[in-house]
Amino acid sequence: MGLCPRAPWAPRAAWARWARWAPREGERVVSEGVWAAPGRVNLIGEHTDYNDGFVMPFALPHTTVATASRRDDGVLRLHSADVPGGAVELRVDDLAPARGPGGWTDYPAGVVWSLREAGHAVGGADLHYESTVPTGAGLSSSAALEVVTALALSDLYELGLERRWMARLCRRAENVYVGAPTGIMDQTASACCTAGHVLYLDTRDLSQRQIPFDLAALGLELLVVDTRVEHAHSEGEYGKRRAGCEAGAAALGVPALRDVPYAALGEALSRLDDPEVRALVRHIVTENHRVERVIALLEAAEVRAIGPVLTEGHASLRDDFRISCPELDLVVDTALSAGALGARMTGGGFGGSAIVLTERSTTPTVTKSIVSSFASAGHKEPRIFSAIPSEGASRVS
Ligand code: GAF
Repeated sequence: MGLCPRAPWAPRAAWARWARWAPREGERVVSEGVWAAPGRVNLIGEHTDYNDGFVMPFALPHTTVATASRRDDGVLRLHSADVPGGAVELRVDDLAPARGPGGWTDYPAGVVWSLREAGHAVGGADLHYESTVPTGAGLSSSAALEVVTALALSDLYELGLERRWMARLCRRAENVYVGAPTGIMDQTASACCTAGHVLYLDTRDLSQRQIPFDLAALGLELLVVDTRVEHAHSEGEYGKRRAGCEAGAAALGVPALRDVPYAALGEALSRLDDPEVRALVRHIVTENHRVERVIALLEAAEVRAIGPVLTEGHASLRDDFRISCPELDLVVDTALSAGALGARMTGGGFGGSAIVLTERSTTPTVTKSIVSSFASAGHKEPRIFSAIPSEGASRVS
């Protein structure tokens, strides 16, 4: 949910700042390895993951890197090159939800708590992090931090955690230890994505398919536009949307909104009195349908035709789910006027990033138009980069 402090934008080597985290005098630190886990963008399927629905994220080349070693004294020592203030030491036996110091260390500490609570024999560790995943940008810096921690501990303690199980434990850390009521998309994307593919995930049974997504070969490009509006108040608003969806499912007598078929949407809406709940239900049901349409188009090699579906998704998030903001709307409107094939906000909303599907030949015009529209509106300059579907979490050395 982008709660970690902002990481620098430019990639840096994992070891570049290792020396800053010098062991105390006389202390022996054996580095046992280096692991990396990526952030993600979501192509389509927004806020569907806590409604048992469908999502289609892919991993970014931006990663959080952990250099880690085991400790046999039950101490968890956490340090980030990106956060001032030095290392934080916690005892693994003392970890408990709502008892953490708050801030970024709750994410890795929550993962240790979650692993142990699930019965995995994890003890102390030294973990040093640095990240190129932009934070507060809706690109899953928190999930990258959780997943890299779980993977490092799985290897260090020879747990052999299966990736989907790892994602579930990381989600539990975020939901219960950190207290953010998210779905499972971000952790699964960071743990399970593969290079050159978008991940189709059914969040009910966690079945997955890797769908080839090679835009460059088609002369296309997917731009990520970080508006640099950090998701202010997103946690409370996210929880409200989730509660509204659950109220809708209860009123319709289904376990989750995933169970409302698209063909039955009109009839379902006519049974709901609350206009706000009606709008939330409409977004979730149409969004699941949009995911299915995008899958069908990708499978039919009609990649350009997904553009309008992405744009429809944005309208639904803006008007029905009400989680967009003027900056995100400006990206979408400007990109479309400049000739992009489609555009939408991505991630939790209330700020963060948008994605823009465009012909490569149109990228310079689209980019220039977005930058100048932001300048004219008096917004901060957005950060724009081309998103290449990349590897999920892995051991680096
Ligand atoms: C955030 C959450 F963490 C995800 O689980 C998902 O709900 C997303 O918002 C919206 O699709 O990233």
